Amino acid sequence: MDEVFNGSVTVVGLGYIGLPTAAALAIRGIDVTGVDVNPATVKAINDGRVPFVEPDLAAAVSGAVAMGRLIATDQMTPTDAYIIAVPTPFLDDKSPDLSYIRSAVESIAPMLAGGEVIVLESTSPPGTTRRVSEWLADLRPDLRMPHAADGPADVFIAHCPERVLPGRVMIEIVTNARVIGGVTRQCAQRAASIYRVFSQGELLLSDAASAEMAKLVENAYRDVNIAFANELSLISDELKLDVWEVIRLANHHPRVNILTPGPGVGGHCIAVDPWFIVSAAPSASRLIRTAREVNDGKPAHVAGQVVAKAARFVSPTIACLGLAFKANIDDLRESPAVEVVRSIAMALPDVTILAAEPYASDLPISLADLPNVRFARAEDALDEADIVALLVDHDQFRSLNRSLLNGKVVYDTRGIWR
Ligand code: SAJ
Repeated sequence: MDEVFNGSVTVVGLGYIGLPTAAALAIRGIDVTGVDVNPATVKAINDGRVPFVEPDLAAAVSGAVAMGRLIATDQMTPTDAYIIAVPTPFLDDKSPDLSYIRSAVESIAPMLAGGEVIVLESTSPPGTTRRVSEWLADLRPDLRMPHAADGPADVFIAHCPERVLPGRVMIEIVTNARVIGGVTRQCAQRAASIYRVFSQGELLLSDAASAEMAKLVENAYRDVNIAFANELSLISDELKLDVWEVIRLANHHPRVNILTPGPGVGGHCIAVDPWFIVSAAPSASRLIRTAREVNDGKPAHVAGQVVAKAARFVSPTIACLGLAFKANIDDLRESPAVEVVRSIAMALPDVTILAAEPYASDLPISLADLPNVRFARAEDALDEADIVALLVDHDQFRSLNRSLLNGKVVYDTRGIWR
């Protein structure tokens, strides 16, 4: 019989991954302490609220808090297990910044009494879980840390990368298969017992470095496929072809599945994780690097196309629809749409740009300094605009009355109005 964990858990980092994981454990009867450095996040959660938009998460968090199973705090507490879900951004040279993981480990170390399970969920370059074990060995020489050659250990360390899709987190956290890579086999087994509390997906036990790499590979695979689609859109622009029609036809082949071109790849995962592979093996990862460059170049291309269309007008107004990094979410960080708006506004300082985003109530800070960009409702922006650039495929934009586009120059980067 596979063991199911029934101790207490601390989740370090209450963001897009940590909070759903904390809630998923807590509503199934586990006592969970959520630790976060942001006092506003801690307060919101203890009030039963969620500080960002994610379907069904609010109900889970308020239920868990009301049941007394989930408590948020800025102080580390001793528990039977720790799940680290802090960010791993990259530095200016695109190498991974492990400082958040390091400080989580430093705050967990004094709590350990022996017997605890520590799971790293943060996306990490190969070797990070082993480094966690080495850091802990330095910080707690009185405890035996696990080593690849299975031997007795006082603490169990594993990597279980998150794989949920923003917008579908509460479904996928339950249904997705999980890769659980232990520093030793026993570490993987102990970590798996925690995920058995809420996961209905297959639990794939492996070693830590393979689990780390598998996660990076998943996102690099998607990035390369999107880059292929984005490159096809550049080629189609040059050849005066409709890229959507080309891809639609090609995808009818039983073994072809090209993803969708757009204004670029945003978010904190697909646009970041492939760089960890490039950084680990630079000369061997030419395709992965090029895919990143193709996708990173797309916002400038889109902005250039809009600027070229504006040259036909004396004093045009441009509506930019969507600022989020993808459809139907409120996350504007690392968004190619924001980059497009910024580039157009800077190239055309005398032109008014109306930016519409149904999931926001104002411009993000990254656009607020531009005097020629104004926040607007989509319908108002369309009413005033000469040129319409569709940047995000939000459902609200799909269902807009198409007659609002009559007489406008339309640039649909997501192909939803074809
Ligand atoms: N995008 C396109 N064309 C597409 C698909 C996406 O341009 O056909 C763009 C989106 O608009 C967005 C970006 O790519 O700007 C990323 O969006 P996404 O929906 O592909 O992925 P994320 O970043 O929201 O979530 C990904 C997922 N990874 C995979 O599907 C392999 C998710 O399962 C991971 O858990 C997540 O990264 C993560 O946290 O790593």
